[in-house]
Formats: sequence, C-alpha cells, structure tokens
Amino acid sequence: GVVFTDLDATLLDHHDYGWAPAAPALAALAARAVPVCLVTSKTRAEVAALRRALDNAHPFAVENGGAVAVPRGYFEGAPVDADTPCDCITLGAPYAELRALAVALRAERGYRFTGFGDMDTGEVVAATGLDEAAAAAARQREASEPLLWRDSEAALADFTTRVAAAGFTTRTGGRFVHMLGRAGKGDALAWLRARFAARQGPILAIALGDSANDADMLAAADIGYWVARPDGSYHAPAGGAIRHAPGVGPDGWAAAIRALIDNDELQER
Ligand code: 2M8
Ligand code: MG
Ligand code: MG
Repeated sequence: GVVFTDLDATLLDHHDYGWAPAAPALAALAARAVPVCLVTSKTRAEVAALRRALDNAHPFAVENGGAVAVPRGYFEGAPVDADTPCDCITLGAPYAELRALAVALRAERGYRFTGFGDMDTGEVVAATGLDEAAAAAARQREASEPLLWRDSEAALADFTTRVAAAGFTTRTGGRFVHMLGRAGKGDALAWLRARFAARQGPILAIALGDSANDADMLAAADIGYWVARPDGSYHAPAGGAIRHAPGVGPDGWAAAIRALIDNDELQER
C-alpha cells in the first residue's frame, strides 16, 4: 500500500501542528516500507521543513494538488533522503494568475476577504497559529491563494461561480477558502499512483483527510478515511470505500493505520 495524507487537522493537530499521537503509526509504516505521501494545502517551502522533521523522503503534493514533487531518482530506485532535491511538476495554475483574479473580482464585486497576498507574516501568524518561520514559508505561494472569507455564504457561492468561469477552482480547507487551478488533491493522488504503478504494478492507495478539500482525494483512493474534526464531527458520512477513523486528527490517523495493519489490509503492493 501507499498512504496519501492531508496534514493540517489530519496527521497534524489542528491547533499546535504536532503529530506525537501518530508517531508510532508512522514508525510502523516505515518498518513495513509503506510510503507516506504528504498531500496538503501547504507550500513547497512548508513541506520541505516538515519532511525533514518527519524524516519523510517520499513524493508529495503541495497547494491542494497545484503541484507534485518527486525526489530526484526516487522512482528509479536511487537512494533518497528528506533533503534530496525534488523535480516539481505543476498540475494547477501559477500564483500570479490566481492572485490577479482574486484582486480583480474583489474590486469588481466588493467581496470581503483577506488573502495571503494581503497579509504580512505577522498577520499569517495571527490567522493560523503557525510560528514565524512556518508562516513565512506559508506565504511562499506558487499555485494557490488562501482567502480568509469574511463575507456571506451567498457571496462565496457567487465568487466560486466566477472563479470557475475564469477556468480556476476553489476548495475549502480547515481555515481558508483556497483558489487554485483545475487540479485538486484527487488529481495529485492519481498522478502519483500512476508513477508508483509504473514502477511496481498497481498499488493499494489509502487516503486520509478531514475537510472538503480532501474529498476528491478520498474518492480517488482504494480506501479513504475521514479523521474526526476538532469538534468530533466528520466532514462526510462513511460509505463505500470511505471509513471514519475513530479519533480527532492525529489520534484518528493512528487508529486508522493501526486497524489497517491489524487487519492485514496493508500487505504487498
Ligand atoms: C492553509 O491551509 C489549511 C489546510 O486545511 C486551511 O485552509 O486551514 C494553507 O495556507 C497552509 O499553507 C497553511 O500552512 C495552513 C495553516 O493553518 O493554512
Ligand atoms: Mg486538513
Ligand atoms: Mg490540508
């Protein structure tokens, strides 16, 4: 199997961004040589730091599927570590185009939102609870613009329609509405799945997430898990190949991986 996982409020705690409850499960996957691919709203700069901290040397996707990255030589069997330079492939749209559209629509329609492009590092710290270094890395957007939406749901629906008409899309994460190109986390999973399959044959894709922006990734996987959100609720019902992990964020993540291992669902592929 290959694990594709969201970070914020899934592998990482929603409030303090820690993953201590999931550490034993991560170690169990590493011991079984099961790759863990991070598929996140975060930027390349944020993920670089996290991969080092997690000692993760696997391919990953950033900015909600806006880009995928593969450590050089990974699929050719070269030895890699978390610092191996990555080849980065854009699946979505460049930041400058997204930001220009956000600004133009706001001027034209009067929507009330604050984008990352409107915030300095201190304001990103205040909006996210990230520390300064992480917030600075989060500001290095390449393929998505997160917006703190301060307007009505009706205004958001209107905005979403106009963004789609311009050839882009929106996804809702834990705190922000993200503008991005026409590629989501599900597309990133499919892209990475094809690369793994070319190397080793069909894989069992397991995906874990907590929010609306994870829905297409869970749908694209063979087994999907919703972890519980901070208030204990789930984004969507279980059903078909999609399950509920018993626990919030990294606790649910660990329980899901434990169950997969205990039920022998993670063998081979
Ligand atoms: C943003 O993403 C999360 C993901 O769910 C959100 O919408 O709440 C991104 O801007 C990311 O770069 C940042 O690290 C994160 C911090 O909470 O927020
Ligand atoms: Mg999340
Ligand atoms: Mg995320």
